[in-house]
Amino acid sequence: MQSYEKYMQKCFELAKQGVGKVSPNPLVGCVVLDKNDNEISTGYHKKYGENHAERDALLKLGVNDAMGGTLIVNLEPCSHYGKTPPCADLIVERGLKKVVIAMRDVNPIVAGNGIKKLQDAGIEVIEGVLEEEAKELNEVFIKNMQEHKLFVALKTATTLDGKIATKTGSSKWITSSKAREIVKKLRSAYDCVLTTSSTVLTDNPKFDCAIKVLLDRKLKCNFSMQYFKTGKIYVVTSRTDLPKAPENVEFINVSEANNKLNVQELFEFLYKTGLSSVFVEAGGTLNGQLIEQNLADKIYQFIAPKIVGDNLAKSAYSGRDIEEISASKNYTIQSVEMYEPDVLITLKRN
Ligand code: AOF
Ligand code: ZN
Repeated sequence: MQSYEKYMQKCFELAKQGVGKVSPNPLVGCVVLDKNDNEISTGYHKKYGENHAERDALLKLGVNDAMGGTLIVNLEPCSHYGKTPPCADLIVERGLKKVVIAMRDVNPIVAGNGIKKLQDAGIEVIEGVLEEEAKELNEVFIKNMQEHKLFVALKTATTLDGKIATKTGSSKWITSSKAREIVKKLRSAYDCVLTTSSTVLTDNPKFDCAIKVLLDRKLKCNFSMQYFKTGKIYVVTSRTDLPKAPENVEFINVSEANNKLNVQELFEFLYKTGLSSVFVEAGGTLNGQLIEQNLADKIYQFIAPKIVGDNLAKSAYSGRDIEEISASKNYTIQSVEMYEPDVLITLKRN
C-alpha cells in the first residue's frame, strides 16, 4: 500500500510558495504520479485569479502522460466555473485513476461536489491524508469561508516573565535580530498589519506591509512620522472632526466604549473591503482587549531568555481582572521553534 504522506508534505511546501499572493484564495499544491507511481509533475496556485494547483501541474504534461496515474492535492479539486474551469473536469479528461486529498473544500460552491464529480467518473478518491496539517495551512481561508470573518493573528515579543517593556518603556531590544527577521516573514503572510498610536509614538516603526491599520482614537500621530511614509493606511478613530491627511491615508470611524475603539466593528469593515487576515503588532492594551473579546485566532509569541522581574514592567496582555485561574483564556500550542537565543511559540485559540 502506497503511502501518500510524503507527497502531501510536498504539496504543502509547494502551496506555501503562494503565501502572501493568493489571498483570499487558499494555498494549494499538487503532485502528479504516473501509472507506475513515478512523480511526473508538480504545481501550485501562484497568484489570486491564476490557475489552480491541479491545472498548473497537469498543463505541464502531455495529454496522455497522467493516464492511469495519481494526483495528490491538499484541497478537494474544485467543481465550479470560477476564474478557471473546474479542476475536477480536467482530472477526469486526463484519465487519472486516483486522487488523494488532505481536506474537503469548505467553500460551499465546492464542498463535496468535486469529490462526487471524480467518483462519478470512476476515479478512486482517498481523503484525509495529513488533514490536520492541511487545515492549519489554510486556517485563514477556513475562517473566512465558515464564519465570514477576518482572521486575526497577534504577535508579541516578551521576556520570560511575559513583559514587553520596563516601567519606563524601554524595550529595544527584547529579542534578537534573527527573531525580528522572522517577524517580517510572518507579517508578509497577512493582508494588513494593525497597530496603535501608542506603539507608533513609542517605537516609530515602519511596518513593511501594503496595507496598514492604525488605531488612533484621539488622532495623536503626526503624518510626518516614518510609519506614514509607505503603504495604504487606514487611521481608525472615533473623532469626526478629521484633519487633512496625505493621499495614502483614509479615516475609518468606529464607535468607542470605555475609551476603547470597537475593534470588532473595525474587523467587520476590513473584511467587507476584501481583506482576509490581519497581523496585530501592538502593546498590552490592544492585545489584552483582543484576548478578552476572544478575537485573536492565533498568537505568535517570541520569548527571550531575559527576566525583568519588576511588577511595574509592561505586560504583553493587560487589562483583564480575574480571580480564578479557571477564568484564563486558553490556547493550544501549534509549534515551538528555536531562533537562538529566543524561541517562537505559535498558538491557536481553543
Ligand atoms: C484556488 N487555488 O489551487 C484551488 C482552489 O476564484 P477562483 O475561481 O479561482 O476559485 C477559487 C475557489 O476554488 C476557492 O475558493 C476554492 O474553493 C477552490 N480551489 N482555489 O484559488 C487552487 N484548488
Ligand atoms: Zn480548481
